[in-house]
Amino acid sequence: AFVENLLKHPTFLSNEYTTKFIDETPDLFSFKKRRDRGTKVLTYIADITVNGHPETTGRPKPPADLKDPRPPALLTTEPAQGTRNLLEAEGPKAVADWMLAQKQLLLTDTTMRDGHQSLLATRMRSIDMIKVAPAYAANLPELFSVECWGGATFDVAYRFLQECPWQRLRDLRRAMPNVMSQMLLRASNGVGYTNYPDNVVKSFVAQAAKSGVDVFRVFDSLNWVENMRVAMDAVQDSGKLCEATICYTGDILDPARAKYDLKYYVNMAKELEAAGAHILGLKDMAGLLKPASAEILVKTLKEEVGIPIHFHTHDTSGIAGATILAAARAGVDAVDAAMDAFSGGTSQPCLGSIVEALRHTDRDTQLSPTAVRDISDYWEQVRAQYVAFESGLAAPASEVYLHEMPGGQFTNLKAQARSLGLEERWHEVAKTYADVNQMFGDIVKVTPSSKVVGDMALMMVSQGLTRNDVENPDKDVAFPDSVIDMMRGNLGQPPGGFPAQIVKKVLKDETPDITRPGAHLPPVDIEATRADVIAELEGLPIDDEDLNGYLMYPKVFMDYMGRHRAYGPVRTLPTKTFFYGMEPSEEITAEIDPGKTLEIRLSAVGETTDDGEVKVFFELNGQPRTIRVPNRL
Ligand code: BTN
Ligand code: 3PY
Ligand code: ZN
Repeated sequence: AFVENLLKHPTFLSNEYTTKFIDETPDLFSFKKRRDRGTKVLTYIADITVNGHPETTGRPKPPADLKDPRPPALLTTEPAQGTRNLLEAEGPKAVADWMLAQKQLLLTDTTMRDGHQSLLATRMRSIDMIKVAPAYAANLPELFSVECWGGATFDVAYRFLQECPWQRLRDLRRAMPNVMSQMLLRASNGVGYTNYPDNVVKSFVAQAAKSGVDVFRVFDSLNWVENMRVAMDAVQDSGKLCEATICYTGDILDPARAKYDLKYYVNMAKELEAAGAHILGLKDMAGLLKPASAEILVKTLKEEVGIPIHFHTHDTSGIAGATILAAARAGVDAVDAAMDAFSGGTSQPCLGSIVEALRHTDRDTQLSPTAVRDISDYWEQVRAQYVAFESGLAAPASEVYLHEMPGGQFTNLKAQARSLGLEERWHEVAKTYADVNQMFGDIVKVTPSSKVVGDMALMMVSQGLTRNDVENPDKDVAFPDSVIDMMRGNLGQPPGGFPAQIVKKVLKDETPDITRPGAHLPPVDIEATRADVIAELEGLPIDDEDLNGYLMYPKVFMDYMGRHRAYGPVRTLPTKTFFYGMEPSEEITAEIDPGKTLEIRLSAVGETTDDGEVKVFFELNGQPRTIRVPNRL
């Protein structure tokens, strides 16, 4: 019953299972008088210094002498023209035509989105990205795009990093004006875990385009093209690039997986092209596309559609580099890779090695290997700060062909298994995940459908249930809410629908709605919502970015705003300070506004008083300041 309740608990369902901090520290919100931003930031540092950060406590720690990461020198002060200049001057169709005309393999760097999502549970902070963005603009202007937004980064920014995802986007856009920025959009699921009303999806896309997204990779978690149109149309209306995407699963060469055969993918590609896609995305979220299949699939798609093809994969099996080279040989236009230090394993294959492998061939990427290495050296220093979030696959694993888990889910599900005491039974979880997939009719597994399969697998392993038990009509099974939601049709429909037997078992006498959820979800009154949020925040102004954040994640956004009131602009703190606080006599700086810098020195940490408080002594811009925080240890 415990596990069942946990699985149904809303915080668990939204991947919030590691937040304890704020829920257990209501005292942080009870400030009566208004406090300046310096005091707020000092309060945060004092609290973390005394009590630790709940997300890093008990996890591996970076070395004490770890330095702040230093970005590479800029090779020019006048960044060369890049893809963004072309988009701005001539529009999305011109960019797509330009892609087709290029001989070189075009590269997207995923480090700032999928790279850390797949290796570090999405925990990379904006400051570590923004510091290196000018080096991208100056030293790597030949990149096709930088994937830096969307997917899980949106809610993790608010939820765990105490920062505004929109500000990240604006800051990166400003620092990299010549290279296109790219986001991952879950079509009608926005950047969330369930379908939203059509007007919420449209509003979100329009705002993302305005705040700085140039390329929208749009996918549906069940490959239901019908459910991608609202998001695709919104992207086209925004004047940005619509990369409509096929999610790849199964194996086109395996006769036993005939549901997802070559014809299936060709048909879907043609539907997406007809729906107005500028680019065809081929998203292999689990890394299942093998080199031989890639060669056939890419070659066939190039023959069957007229738009450029952009391939994305994960290196979980260790063979993704070979798949990229096979796709390149077959004529793929662009591929994704992660900077060396953020590549491999559940992340993308290694960008520098792809550049080297194709040098002096007809697909030579034209990127400078030295520029790549210098930027990767920076990322290596960044990664060292986040050891607490490494959840690592120590070696490549062909097991991925069995479970088919997306790279972005793998580490997360492993952490969930650990929190349920199932870590030693991981391989059983993986096997059960595969069983659940078959039971659900062999579906595409990618956020959010992958999360539903994961929830079900964890529930089965923890309760000792087999597929036979679940399918037995005489056995009562309590399904996770996410499974009920999906069987009701709230994520849309997979090819051929869900198997009648499992729908009946999950929904009992309830009839699923197999129409498009957006067709019956009532539109949200967006301006009335803004007025409500402003009222709830006692008059605080709520701009369009905030409002779109709220529309995706009402509770996550409001909690973020509550913490922001208490802690101020903590996004400006160095990562080590954010996660570990400060040592006595350590000094840091935090630029809270352009040109307005806080110089912070921790002088000493006092004893805990009888009322359970600790005085922490600072100097703020040379002035002594004392902050009292509760000792919660
Ligand atoms: C080839 O073209 O070299 C072989 C392609 C084999 C494709 C197999 S056949 C069964 C299944 N159906 C497909 O569309 N793909 C696979
Ligand atoms: C996401 O939706 O966050 C993904 O990375 C899917 O692959
Ligand atoms: Zn991915």
